[in-house]
Amino acid sequence: MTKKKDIVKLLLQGREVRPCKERGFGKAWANIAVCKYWGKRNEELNIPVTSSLSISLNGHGTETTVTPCSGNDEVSLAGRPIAPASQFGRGVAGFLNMFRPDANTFYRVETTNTIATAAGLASSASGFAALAMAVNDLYDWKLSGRELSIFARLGSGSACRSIFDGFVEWNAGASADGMDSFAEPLSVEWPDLRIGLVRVSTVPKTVSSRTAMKRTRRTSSLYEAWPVKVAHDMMLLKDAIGTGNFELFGQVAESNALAMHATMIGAWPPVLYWLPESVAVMRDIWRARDEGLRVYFTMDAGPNLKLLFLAEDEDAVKKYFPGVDVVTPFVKP
Ligand code: 2P0
Repeated sequence: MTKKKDIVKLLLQGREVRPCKERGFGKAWANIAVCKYWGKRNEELNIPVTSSLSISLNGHGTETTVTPCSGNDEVSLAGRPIAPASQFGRGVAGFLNMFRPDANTFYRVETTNTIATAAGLASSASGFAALAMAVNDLYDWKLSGRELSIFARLGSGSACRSIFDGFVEWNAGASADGMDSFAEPLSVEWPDLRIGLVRVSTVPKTVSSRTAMKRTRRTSSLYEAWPVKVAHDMMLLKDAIGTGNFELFGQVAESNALAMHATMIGAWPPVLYWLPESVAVMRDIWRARDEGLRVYFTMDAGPNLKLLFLAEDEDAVKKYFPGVDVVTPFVKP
């Protein structure tokens, strides 16, 4: 079976793993998918079953520095040390192991989230994208965007999309080694697009998305409909983005998120990320829409909702959803 290390060797094509500078720096934005990544055809390499499409959140993400050090890896988040045995600590160590030149090379990884609000956007996507960029900077590898996207994908699938700004398409690819499974930016902007974060719970999830997508793929009879739905939704979304058709964009994004959740509700044991409050917000959105407001939602592997709307409706959206945090994905905050 092809290992992550083998892919890194392919990506580096003889480049050296020797620091050229004291430290490397990387910065990447969180992203929200409007057509979701749910299910892998290769779990080791994070190669997805389907393509996906996301929006990077300009200004909201992660900044990371990587410095070689001695003795042990040292990982910190916002200045606080992270335990090596924690999920975050193990994830970072696993990423470093892909290229660590020998057993005596260690790294200090200092990570800060630049997400302005406590809106629950901190994710592995911007984290692994920033880490991949920082390592590329430290070693002066000068990897292309495509190569960086594959490198980040090995840390976490959705991280491959956070390498780029704006609308980003992650092509599933067909090759066994995933060298054709990378993200690319779409050359379209939508400056009036707004994303509203509605946080219903801050409690950490009990099932990771990694576990949930694996279980869904293996046990949910509804999963076989998912790739068909994604192929159709990708086409509609690109059409909606290209023509600025917001209703079509919102409808397809909302339907795609609900279909993803349906596949996991159909898994065994079932995975249900929704809380009663999540459903209450969905009903509020549907009511607001019935009353003429152009607002849609998407949801990821958690109970919180992300509203999709246009700048002209921002005041109205804030009236319906007073606690909403508004992000401008195409305009730096
Ligand atoms: C997405 N999610 O497209 C989907 C929608 C969650 C729901 O990508 O196992 O952390 O590291 O490849 O990228 C979350 O999964 O999973 C995710 P791994 P990842 O944004």
